Amino acid sequence: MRIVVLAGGIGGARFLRGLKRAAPDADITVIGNTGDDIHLFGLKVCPDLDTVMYTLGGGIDEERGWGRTDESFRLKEELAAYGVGPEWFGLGDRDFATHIVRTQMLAAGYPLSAVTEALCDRWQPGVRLIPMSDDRVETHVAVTLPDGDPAAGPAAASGAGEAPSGSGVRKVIHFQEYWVRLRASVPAEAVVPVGAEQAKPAPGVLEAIAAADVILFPPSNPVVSIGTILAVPGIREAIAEAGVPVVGLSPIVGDAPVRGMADKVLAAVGVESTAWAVAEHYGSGLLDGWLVDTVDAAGVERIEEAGIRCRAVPLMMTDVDATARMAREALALAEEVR
Ligand code: GDP
Ligand code: FO1
Ligand code: CA
Repeated sequence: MRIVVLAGGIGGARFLRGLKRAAPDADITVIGNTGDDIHLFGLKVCPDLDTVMYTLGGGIDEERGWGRTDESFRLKEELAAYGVGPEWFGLGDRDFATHIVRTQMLAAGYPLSAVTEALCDRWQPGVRLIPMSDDRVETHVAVTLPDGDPAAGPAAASGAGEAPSGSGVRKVIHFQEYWVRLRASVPAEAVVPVGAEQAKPAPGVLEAIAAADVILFPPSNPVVSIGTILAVPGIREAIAEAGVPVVGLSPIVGDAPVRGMADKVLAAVGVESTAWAVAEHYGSGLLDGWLVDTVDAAGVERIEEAGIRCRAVPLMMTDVDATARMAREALALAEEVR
């Protein structure tokens, strides 16, 4: 069986671990989100690709869910001693090696998809991991920074284009700054995958979708992970035209994200943080089946009325066995709607 999975970071990676256990003989292609990518210290960092690669390859820090196990941060401390930041982004010493290799290969002319393949030669994730695009796409977030925020600039600035001081400063910032530095503490007024419109799917992406027997949306962030992948022209269309079951699992359980601040970016696209609102956001044009957690069983009928087959099953990825059960439920639902 050929399975295609659209994945962000932690939610995608942990689901994939369960899927591999549930379907050990399946040929799994992962289309990874690169909208979180950021250039830091001259290096290209791809958090979601690395989270999938490290998680499936046994190199992840399990507790944090990102970065390397047994990590130290001495290089970051040295950079900080020179006043070189950002200090708010924790690049570890072991993780740095990945970004150095990636950046060197990109500078030598290899596309990101080839670089990712080379990095995966070491990690052997047991899936084919392809970035959604070789072209640069970076998610940005429009916010109003409170006065006094270090990035808001001098207090008296009420010049052209800026709101008067006292009501904050409107700015567009990189997604990582919104997520990691600000911890999504101010509303996201808009979320823009900069570059997506001009981006082309990476080699192999459309081919994998067209050859798939089933397409899965893991419980990844619907806006800044799966939404960004779908924003690359051609990918959404290819999924809709593949003519195979498309089944998703809700990242929202009991009207809140299980982890992280997905509610903040859902609000930016006018979607409530409920399992059924996320299903309706994808829509019956894209999704054939949707799994919600048992605590959200009351919404099943509403989702089915929207034309999406829905089941309520436990959706907490507490361990690999529980996650494998979720993956089996998703594959069973795919057979039901086939
Ligand atoms: P990120 O890129 O690291 O933010 O990871 P993803 O986009 O792949 O997934 C993030 C989403 O995973 C969050 O919105 C969480 O609500 C969701 N998530 C994390 N753990 C679980 C879990 O155990 N069950 C479910 N249903 N969702 C989860
Ligand atoms: N997330 C954090 O909350 N704080 C960090 O300092 C941080 C560093 C980091 C370094 C490498 C990497 O691959 C991921 C890292 N993340 C960090 C996670 C990550 O950037 C975000 O959680 C995701 O991009 C959101 O999906
Ligand atoms: Ca992400």
